[in-house]
Amino acid sequence: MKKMGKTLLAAALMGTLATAVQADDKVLHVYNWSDYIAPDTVANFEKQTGIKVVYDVFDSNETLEAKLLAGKSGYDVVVPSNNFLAKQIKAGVYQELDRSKLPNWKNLDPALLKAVGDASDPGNKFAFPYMWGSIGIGYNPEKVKAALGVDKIDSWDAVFKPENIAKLKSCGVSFLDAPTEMIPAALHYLGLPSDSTKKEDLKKAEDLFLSIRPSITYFHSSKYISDLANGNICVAVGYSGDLEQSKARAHEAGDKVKLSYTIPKEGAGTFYDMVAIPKDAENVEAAYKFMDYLLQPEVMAAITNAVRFPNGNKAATPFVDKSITSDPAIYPSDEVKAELYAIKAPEKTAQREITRSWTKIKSGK
Ligand code: N2P
Repeated sequence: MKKMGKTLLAAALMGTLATAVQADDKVLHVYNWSDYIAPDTVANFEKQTGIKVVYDVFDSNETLEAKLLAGKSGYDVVVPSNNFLAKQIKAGVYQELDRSKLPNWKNLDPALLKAVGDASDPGNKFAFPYMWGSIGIGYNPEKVKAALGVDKIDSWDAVFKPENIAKLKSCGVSFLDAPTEMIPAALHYLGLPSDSTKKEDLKKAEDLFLSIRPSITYFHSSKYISDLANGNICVAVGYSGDLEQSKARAHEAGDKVKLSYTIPKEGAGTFYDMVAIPKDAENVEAAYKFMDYLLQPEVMAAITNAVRFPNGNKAATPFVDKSITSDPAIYPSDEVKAELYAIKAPEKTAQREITRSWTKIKSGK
């Protein structure tokens, strides 16, 4: 009897252990940008697969990169921008994708795949494009008119000319807290190569930011969405879809605040955010399931409809709201596209220099 009890106890313990292992196996850790998924994307996946998703968010490549380079991030699926992806592939951060586990890969736009592949991941071995967009200016035309006396903003002069931004200061101006995107924007505005890493060029970009620093309300890469919609700030340099979300929120809240998004005429930087699996991911099978789920046209279209960034899934386009596909601020015309530039990620030394400069800019000294 005693023996039997022991056996039963052992069996019971093993059973518990098996359940625990299985439960762990059923948890997927995803790390994505904030405001970058539809409200029911994750819940629908959990319902369909029984896999529980722990979904965390970040709002800058620098934050994601710090976790990835430290190792053991704990994430199974991550979404770096393609310029950072390129560096991280070289650093050995990701595992090669097994396309046989991604039957919906066929829905991706071949032209976009080739372009991002050539730029950062030859042969698209490690990642596929999720969403892309531009970095432009969102603003409140009524407040801008009152402060600056113009009907619309169509040039970077509005924020990079000290005399202009000084006038906008009264209603609030934010910039992205993203040195590797904001320094290229300043370089481009100055007529210098946006990816220049020459010391004297970087110094010019730093001087430009220091000259407008007293008029910048804050640096943040996601807070501006609600601040612009609530009327707490009047101008934000930010991500296209985020600024479009802000505009939509203000509209849904009864149009007390009306907003616009512009890709300034001098051009703007673009980013392509990519879905990848870290080398040390613990739940690779679930990662593939989630990735293939994201590659379904209806799933991807629902995300674009919610977050207002164009996606990399060609088969999804018919399911995207016409009001979105026909909005040139979201899907730019070929003419505007010609003015867009790809943001390159600087190599280590230049990145250190840019980070140092950014700290100086933010502190205003
Ligand atoms: C989503 C911002 C993603 C665009 N909120 C920047 N890669």
